[in-house]
Amino acid sequence: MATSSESVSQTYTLAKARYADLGVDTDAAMAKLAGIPISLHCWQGDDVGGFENTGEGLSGGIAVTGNYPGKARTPDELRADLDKALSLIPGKHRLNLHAFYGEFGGKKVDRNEIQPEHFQNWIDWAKSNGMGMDFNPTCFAHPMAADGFTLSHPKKAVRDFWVEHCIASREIGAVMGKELGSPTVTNFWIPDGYKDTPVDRLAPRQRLSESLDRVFTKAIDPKLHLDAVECKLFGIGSESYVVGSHEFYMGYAIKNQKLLCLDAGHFHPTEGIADKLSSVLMYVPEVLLHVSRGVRWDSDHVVTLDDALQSIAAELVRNNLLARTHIGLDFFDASINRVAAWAIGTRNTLKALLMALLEPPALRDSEKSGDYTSRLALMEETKSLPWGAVWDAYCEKQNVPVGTAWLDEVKGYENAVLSKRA
Ligand code: RNT
Ligand code: ZN
Repeated sequence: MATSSESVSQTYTLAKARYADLGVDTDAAMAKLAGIPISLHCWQGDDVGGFENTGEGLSGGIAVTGNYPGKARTPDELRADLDKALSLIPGKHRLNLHAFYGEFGGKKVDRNEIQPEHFQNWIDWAKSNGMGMDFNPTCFAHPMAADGFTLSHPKKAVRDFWVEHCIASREIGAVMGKELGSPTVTNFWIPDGYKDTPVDRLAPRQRLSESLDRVFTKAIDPKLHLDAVECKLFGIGSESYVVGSHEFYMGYAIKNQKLLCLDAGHFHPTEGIADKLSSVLMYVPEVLLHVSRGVRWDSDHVVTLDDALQSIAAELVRNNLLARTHIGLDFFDASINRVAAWAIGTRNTLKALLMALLEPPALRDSEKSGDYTSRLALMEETKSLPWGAVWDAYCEKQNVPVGTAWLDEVKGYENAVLSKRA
């Protein structure tokens, strides 16, 4: 159902006045929101499949469930689906690509042989959309990762292979950054870990540290490229021990001044990442977020507008951390329309940021004056302020569907395009 433009602007006028009474400038909040890019993860569109066509299934302790029809089978289909999703999301965003989405022209190009040319179509697509790109080496779904170890593998030959892949990925990231005029964040995540209790927890970490040092040997201009490292508590098949734990990577990132990637699903189920931001950003230069939603485990559910998401956005805005935070998404759901999944998760992330940008200054004032009763009362009242009216006005201003009109677009695309895919 389309919302009429008139009702959007009337509701916005009232909301603007309501917020103005509380000392909040809604136009300024919308302008700020327009300057925050979200990095859309390509892998939501094809269930983390990639385009190597090796028949190798997903591995590395991550899993996609569901078989909703219409997944992208080719790079062109994936780009078309991304175009559709982007047309439903207000603002200018980025593309986050994994290395196994390269275009290899039917040739077998192993992971340690990838070159910028294999990503040229993606770069051209991003350029024509005015988007920046982020990148990831793919250290899973490959025979050399079959036993669950990559950069920390006990065999040097296996470590060497993955070191080469990661070095190649950085070079590709730097080319992307250069061509698109915005630094590419290349995120290093590896699955390495043990299903059962290890005896030696130290040696794999020593090997990982040494491999990372090799990967990062060459200095790359931060105007072109930034390195991020992603920690994890457990995965499927690495329940008892993950080499790249939070402590490991926090230490590594601080020591080497790398970006720390915090994935919302990579901690204890009751642990959120919001509270970590103000701590880690005291010691690492910047962070990368993998905005995700774990349900009982690191299940990578589509991001909803829940407390965890609102807390992350609030931390970034309240502490002025946006300039040092790269916001990326990381979820994969094959049980619903995949374009809708992108739209829902990205729109929610933006909604949470908008809510944070609209926070009345009285909240902070009450805390400063030690009036914690008012702090709690105001925090709760703030939740029902008319931020939704500002969101609708923002969508209209950005020329994307208002309200649930985006869903009609997705249904139309499903009928016309997705349902035709075998
Ligand atoms: C896995 C990590 C990692 C992946 C992507 C596909 O647990 O979250 O970021 O989801 O690289
Ligand atoms: Zn992640």
